[in-house]
Amino acid sequence: MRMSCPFTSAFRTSSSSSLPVQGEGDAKEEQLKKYYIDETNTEETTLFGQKVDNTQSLKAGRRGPTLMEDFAFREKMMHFDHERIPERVVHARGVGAHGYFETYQDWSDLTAAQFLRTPNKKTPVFVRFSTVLGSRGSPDTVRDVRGFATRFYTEEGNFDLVGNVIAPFFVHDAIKFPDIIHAGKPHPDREVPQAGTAHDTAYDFFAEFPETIHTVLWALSGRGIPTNFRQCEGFGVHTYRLVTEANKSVFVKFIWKPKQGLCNLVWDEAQKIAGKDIDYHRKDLYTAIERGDYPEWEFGVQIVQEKDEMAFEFDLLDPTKLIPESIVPFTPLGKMTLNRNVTNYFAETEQVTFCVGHIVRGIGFTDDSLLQGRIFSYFDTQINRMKGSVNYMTLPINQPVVPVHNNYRDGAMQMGIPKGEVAYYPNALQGNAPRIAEKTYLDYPEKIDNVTKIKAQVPSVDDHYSQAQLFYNSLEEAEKQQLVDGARFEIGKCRMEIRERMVKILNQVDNGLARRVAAGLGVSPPDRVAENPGKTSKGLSIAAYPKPDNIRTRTVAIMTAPGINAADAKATYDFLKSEGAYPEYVGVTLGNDQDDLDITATYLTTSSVLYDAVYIPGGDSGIEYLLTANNSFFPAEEPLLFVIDAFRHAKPIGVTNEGVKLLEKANLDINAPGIVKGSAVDHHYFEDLKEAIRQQRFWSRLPLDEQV
Ligand code: HDE
Repeated sequence: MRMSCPFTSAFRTSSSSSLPVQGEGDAKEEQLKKYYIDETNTEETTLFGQKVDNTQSLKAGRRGPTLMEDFAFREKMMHFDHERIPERVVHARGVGAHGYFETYQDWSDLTAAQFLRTPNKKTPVFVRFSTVLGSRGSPDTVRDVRGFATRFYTEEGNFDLVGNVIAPFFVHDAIKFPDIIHAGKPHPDREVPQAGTAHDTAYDFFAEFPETIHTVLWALSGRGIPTNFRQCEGFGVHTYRLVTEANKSVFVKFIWKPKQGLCNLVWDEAQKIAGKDIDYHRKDLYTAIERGDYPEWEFGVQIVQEKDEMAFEFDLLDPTKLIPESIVPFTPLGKMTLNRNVTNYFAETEQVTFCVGHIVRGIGFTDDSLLQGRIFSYFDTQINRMKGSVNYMTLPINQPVVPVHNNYRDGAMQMGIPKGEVAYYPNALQGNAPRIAEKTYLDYPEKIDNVTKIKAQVPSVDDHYSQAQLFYNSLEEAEKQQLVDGARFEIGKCRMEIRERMVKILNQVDNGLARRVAAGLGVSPPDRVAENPGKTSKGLSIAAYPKPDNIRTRTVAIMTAPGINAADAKATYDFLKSEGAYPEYVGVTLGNDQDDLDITATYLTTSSVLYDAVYIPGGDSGIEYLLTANNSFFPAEEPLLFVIDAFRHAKPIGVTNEGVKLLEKANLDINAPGIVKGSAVDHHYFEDLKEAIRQQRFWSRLPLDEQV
């Protein structure tokens, strides 16, 4: 049943009586509910309300052609043929969720933004995570930057913080954005490769444009292949302003810090997941929210006083640089919780139209030219996606939770019916309504004097390497190795001339890094040409990020087969479940026939790359079965590959009694870190297993270059 259209009452008229309570955590949900469509127990009609039988088209005789007068057929096909809107030119693949933001305290000394001024006030939010380069159907786990776009539905209108999971950005001038995106997207002649930068044009551009190297290193590290979206940091990237009621301003960088910890995939694992389950990240977010394990992020800022604008070695307004946390610490302002999945993907996640120009009183822009370019660009892109309609902000997901009044008129798909003869200001006929508001957006009165129009950049932007060094130096050894591996893979897909040019750029960052990468590319090791002074900062290493104190949401595969020790399997399953983890029995066939275990995945339908950890119970004949399995239910040696992958992807592996044989047969080091061995599934064993799962990955298990 279609609900009555609330536009006229809730959106465009002067009455705000039917709006949800503003500034409440569920205000947006209440607003959206008015648009839900429930078709249970309804009879089918056309769009114009005629009841129809949709099972047959109207034909000239049983074997005859469909008649043109079949209005129901015509209308159904018309609608189907137009179901698609253009996908986003970047960030096409995404997943969204609703939630709320709660400010820790009154931040009036920093900002006039109301949603940051009432302690514990809940402001509804909608977040869309995305990859950048891939098209809408591309795999989730490709190596890429990821978008982290948040809309706050505040009592002063929408604030869209359209950020990324990587702190710096590739280029500092918006005019270069189409170039870098074209370089990363599939080649225009053959439209390959999809969803990634491991190809000639991407690295041709990076090598030509060394200001990209800082961000390239982030993308080559674990930051480019996060384990899931719940374990990603978010960055506003640009320097913004906060502005108080008294028009005092500070510079800020916005950051999201996940309470779930940070973690990344191993590249081999990421590639396998891209085949085994291309929806891995979107399913992860959906499942956690559906099970009530709501992901949380602290939202905060790094604050720089106006007087310190020029106090850094880098330019504060240069988005290819970050502010090291060792210099300016993170100040948490509040917490965001995502607690509701979308009801309809298209209506919400696809139709949400983020815009960098959606800003609220108390938050201000800076002269960062990339930011300025973005404020301009996002309007255009939405009009294109919304097929030319300038009324896209009236879509349910886009409406603010406050009334909207203006003299705009018409446009495709105008949903409201504005009354009266006046559509201009000033007017006497309508008493000057909508009248000029009193508490409007605070344009910070920044002084811009004596400037000359010029096509040039500030010299400080020319330092492309200091922060690339800072990032590389701040990684732990295993993370550096993953970065080197990533570079060998990506640049290794390029032709020789590009490989050589990229090694030269890497050599400007660090000679050791360049030599290591070169060794895998058939490029001669370069001589040292630049010093790396060895500076580091906290806040850059994923491995050093604080871990949560629990194992909630960690997925654990419990390997079973006929003859396995079912009692141990069950006890471990129950323990993990009681700790909030998501254990799953993996077996030979689905169902409950094997020892009454509820087997929901098989060695054919799943794979260890889809879990955070693996547990192998004992049981002689069961292990023997897994070792010698040669049947039509799953590929031969799949159980061995299961543990080999878990091992080389640095995952915790629990194993009791005869289960060890599986590891031995696979030639894996049973004394390696993260292998939790035991002879009984008792309290001590479970505590050890829990601790290993909490650690999530044992990076020291991965070989380093020196060991190879
Ligand atoms: Fe975007 N970007 N971008 N971008 N961006 C888009 O807008 C653009 C940039 C980011 O989940 C587009 O709605 C320009 C930086 C996210 O719906 C488009 C420039 C950052 C999303 C666009 C940038 C981002 C987008 C495509 C350089 C991190 C997905 C579809 C000046 C701070 C939002 C759309 C969502 C989307 C333009 C650079 C993040 C074309 C011109 C820097 C998370 O308007």
